[in-house]
Amino acid sequence: YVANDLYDYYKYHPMAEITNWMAQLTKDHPDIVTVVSYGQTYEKRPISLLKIGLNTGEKKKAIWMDCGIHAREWIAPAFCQYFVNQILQTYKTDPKMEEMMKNMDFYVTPVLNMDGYIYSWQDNSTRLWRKNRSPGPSGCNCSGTDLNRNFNANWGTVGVSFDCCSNTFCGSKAVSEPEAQAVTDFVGRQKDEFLCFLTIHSYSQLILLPYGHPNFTASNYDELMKVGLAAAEEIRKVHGTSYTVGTSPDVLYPNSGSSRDWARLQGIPFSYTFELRDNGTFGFELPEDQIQPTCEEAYRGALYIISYVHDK
Ligand code: ING
Ligand code: ZN
Repeated sequence: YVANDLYDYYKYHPMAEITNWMAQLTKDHPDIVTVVSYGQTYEKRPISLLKIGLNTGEKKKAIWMDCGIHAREWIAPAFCQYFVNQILQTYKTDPKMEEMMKNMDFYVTPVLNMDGYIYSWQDNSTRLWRKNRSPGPSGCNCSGTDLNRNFNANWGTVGVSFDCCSNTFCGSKAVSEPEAQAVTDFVGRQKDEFLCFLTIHSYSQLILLPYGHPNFTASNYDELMKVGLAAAEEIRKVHGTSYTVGTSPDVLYPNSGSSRDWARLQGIPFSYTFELRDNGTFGFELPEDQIQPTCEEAYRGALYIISYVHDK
């Protein structure tokens, strides 16, 4: 009897249910799943990830995935949960997944911006909250910093706002926010282990690669593009959904201070932002009946990248 067999991966879950789900996973899979708390949100909630892997006694490589850095993008935490369930369901029968679980640890943060996520569940008026929940600088009546503009990667240069009421407010300085600091510390401490860094958002159906700043090009841009395009092709095969691949300045507009750019600057070679469904029909309020197809297709794309970096 596995209690999490009863968990509905095709619904959106409030934070308390996701936290319970994480705890239950460690009970269902005590040998391969642990919960690691690696920081605190502004409102003092522990930021937790699931560390998933087979214990071999050898030094292992690692995969990073975070979801829910933006509060309103509810499909992202749903994807992290689906992803975790899939790898746990398949490794016993799929030799490739078993091999990857032996050679790598998967570090998955289902909800990075927990305060914001909880706030987005409060009522209809807060559903589209994006930022974290830290108060603005003194004299400002708005709260919240855009965590994906707060990382130490050309911080505060392009595609940000210094107006604390803006949705892209980049904070008072690089890594001013505890949620960005937590990722910076945890990943930075073991950056040589990470083969790839995947950060999951919605919406727009994109696979974005570094850098968001138009003046900089990743040294492995060609390979990032090649792998990203192949991942998009894997996604298309599942339900015919098309994803666009490129840097944010090439695909939409430039931005600075993203976690993806920061990870690449740390030397993690494969760093991507996924922007899941849809293309704007429902936007952040993606209906629950699209959770399953969105996760099925994005899983194939993520798995392509993960297999590539594993095999390389
Ligand atoms: N998009 C990301 C953001 O941080 C992004 C990534 C940046 C996309 C710039 C396009 C251009 O804004 C969302 N949806 O959060
Ligand atoms: Zn986002």
